[in-house]
Amino acid sequence: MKEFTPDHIRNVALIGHGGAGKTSIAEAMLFSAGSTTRLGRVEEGNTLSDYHPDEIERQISINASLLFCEWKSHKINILDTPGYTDFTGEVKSSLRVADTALVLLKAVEGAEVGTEIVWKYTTEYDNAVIFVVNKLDQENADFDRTVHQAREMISHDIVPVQFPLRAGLGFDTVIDVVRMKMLKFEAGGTGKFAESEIPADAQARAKEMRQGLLELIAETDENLLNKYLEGGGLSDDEFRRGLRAGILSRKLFPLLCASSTQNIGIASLMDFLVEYAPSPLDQGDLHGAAPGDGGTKDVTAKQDPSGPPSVFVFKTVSESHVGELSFFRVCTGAVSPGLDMVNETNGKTERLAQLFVMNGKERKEINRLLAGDLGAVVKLKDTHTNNTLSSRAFPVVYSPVEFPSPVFHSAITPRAKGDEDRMSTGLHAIHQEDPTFVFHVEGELHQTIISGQGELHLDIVVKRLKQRYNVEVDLSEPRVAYRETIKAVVKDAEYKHKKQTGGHGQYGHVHLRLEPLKRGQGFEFVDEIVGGVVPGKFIPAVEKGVVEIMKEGVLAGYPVVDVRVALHYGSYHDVDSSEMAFKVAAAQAFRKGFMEAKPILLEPIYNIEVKVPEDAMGDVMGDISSRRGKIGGMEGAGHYQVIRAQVPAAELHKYATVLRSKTGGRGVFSATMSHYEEVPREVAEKIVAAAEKAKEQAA
Ligand SMILES: Nc1nc2c(ncn2[C@@H]2O[C@H](COP(=O)(O)OP(=O)(O)OP(=O)(O)O)[C@@H](O)[C@H]2O)c(=O)[nH]1
Ligand SMILES: [Mg+2]
Repeated sequence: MKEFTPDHIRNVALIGHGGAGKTSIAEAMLFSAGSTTRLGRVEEGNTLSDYHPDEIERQISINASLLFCEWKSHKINILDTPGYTDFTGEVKSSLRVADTALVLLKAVEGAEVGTEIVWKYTTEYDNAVIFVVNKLDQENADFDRTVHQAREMISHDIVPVQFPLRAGLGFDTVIDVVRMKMLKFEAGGTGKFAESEIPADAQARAKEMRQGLLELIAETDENLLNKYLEGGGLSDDEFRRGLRAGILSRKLFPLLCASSTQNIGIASLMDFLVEYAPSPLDQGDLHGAAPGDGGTKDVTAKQDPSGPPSVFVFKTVSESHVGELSFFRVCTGAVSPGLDMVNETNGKTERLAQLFVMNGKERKEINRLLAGDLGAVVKLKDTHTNNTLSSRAFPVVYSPVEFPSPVFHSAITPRAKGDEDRMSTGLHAIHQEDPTFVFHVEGELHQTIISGQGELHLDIVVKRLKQRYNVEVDLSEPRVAYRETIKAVVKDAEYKHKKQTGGHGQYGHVHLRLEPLKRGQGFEFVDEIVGGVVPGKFIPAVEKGVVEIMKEGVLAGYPVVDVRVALHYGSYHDVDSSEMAFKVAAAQAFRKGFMEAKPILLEPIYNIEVKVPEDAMGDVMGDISSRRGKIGGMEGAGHYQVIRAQVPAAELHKYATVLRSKTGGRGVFSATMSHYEEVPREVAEKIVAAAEKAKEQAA
């Protein structure tokens, strides 16, 4: 395979709302460029990009795929990202290594929520952005409405540089105001087009759009503007340079036309990418940090193929037949198999094995990749998503992708006893591949909690566990970490533990006083014994007996907190008393006293912050109240409102899904543990009843 220098590379991420046609457009690009001989279809499960069984089954993209094609001596690297909100992590990591984002809009539905979300990420990574109105062959396609709506919703700097001659069924012609030509595409999906003069009935519109474009281009640069205002017009070269510069600096976002399944507008789109989208070099030098020194020292990295090599790993996947595959961007220098590199995150050395360029599931081995290019390598030992590999001569760490925090949680248990270890190995591997998925073990509640971006995300994790690690699991609602405490003082809780069994007897006798403490004060033990009625050597055993029963819980099996226990009286036996006997007595006395001291359950309360569009606010607030939530306040943020509230943890299960459905996908929320509060009586009764039932079943 040919080597591509950075000026001949275009790194493009396809992004946009679910089902906009990203995968289909990638397929059409590859087909038009001759990289594949068949135009695959998402419905038929035969695209190069959506090849995972889950993707084929659901007909949506779940993983970002890396593909490439050669177009007019340039290499276009394509990152086909998923549109479904649960997988926005994939979009972020793709935008991190792409120079250009291609945002797809649907010609019927227009820009949608998912588009708005990923658009914001392009701002974060400062990508050049090009819009494409896709599906222009659909019956109710409306180009003007789509453009208008996208300008309102996304940005007023969106500028059409093409328009369809007749959108809808039979769509095959695009008027291009950059070329000032009509492009008529061949029937039958070959992707080829013929260029001719713009027909009379489209002339006026084309001229008007061209004029508008000229003005915008002139406005991106002071020299051009002066020339333009002096009536000088712009030369072709100035026009081209101005358009490129405007796109690079995000001053304007050109918009083009397509129908990906009919392969219309794709070849001209690739022409546009080659001509006007930035190459890696246009982004200038990269910046990283020097390892050590707390990562504060800035390092400038030149995207020069002849310099020392460094790569940034933006994604890892485990493929059953090859093991781990790490996807990277060559940031500086060039890389080849056999090269030794250092992972500065963990200090380990990695020798690069075979290198590949990827076309979804297909890959080609390659001898060398230069700065600016994207590729994959197999079998790195200890390098994961977000790691940098660099050389001793040029140590550097590039800033990691900040992934969204998890919002959806579930408890997970292996179906078969003995599968715990395999499950945990699997979860660990999945987390390393996909940092938006996390898990942890709740020791106190004896459960493993998995967390991700939504229900579908966790469903996919469950499937992967089965497919790759052969572990079947069940998901359930996470148990809530309730606490038990008391509301009243019990002055005297007495228990005498006395047993005569053959030889040695057992004797321990205590009087305890139980008092409630303030929230968060924990546990206090007070020794008020006078005159040695309980000998000093047994007192630690009394405390231990109390502590043990507190851990176990009395009311419903949850730990007891916020009590003071005073040992104020008791008795002993010279021969039969032992630490054990006092421990038993103390536990029993505590249990008795606890039940008399108006015992209650406490539940964890979370602070939540919910950001919702104004029109959904009433519904979302009503829902928070129905979840026993207390609204603390709200404040406006553009068309959004931020609601702050406190809600019991028990009411937050699946909240991410609920919020999404109440807000058409626009609502987001975060939750952090705040404090413990008393569980209302009717709720507490149910929890106690459930605990008793569970205990009976266990017995
Ligand atoms: N009529 C028509 N259908 C299209 C076009 N592009 C895509 N489709 C269909 O729209 C559906 C979604 O297309 P995809 O290519 O999977 O869309 P996507 O943006 O990759 O979807 P996600 O990856 O799930 O976000 C499929 O059924 C496609 O066949 C188009 O230009 N015209
Ligand atoms: Mg897709």
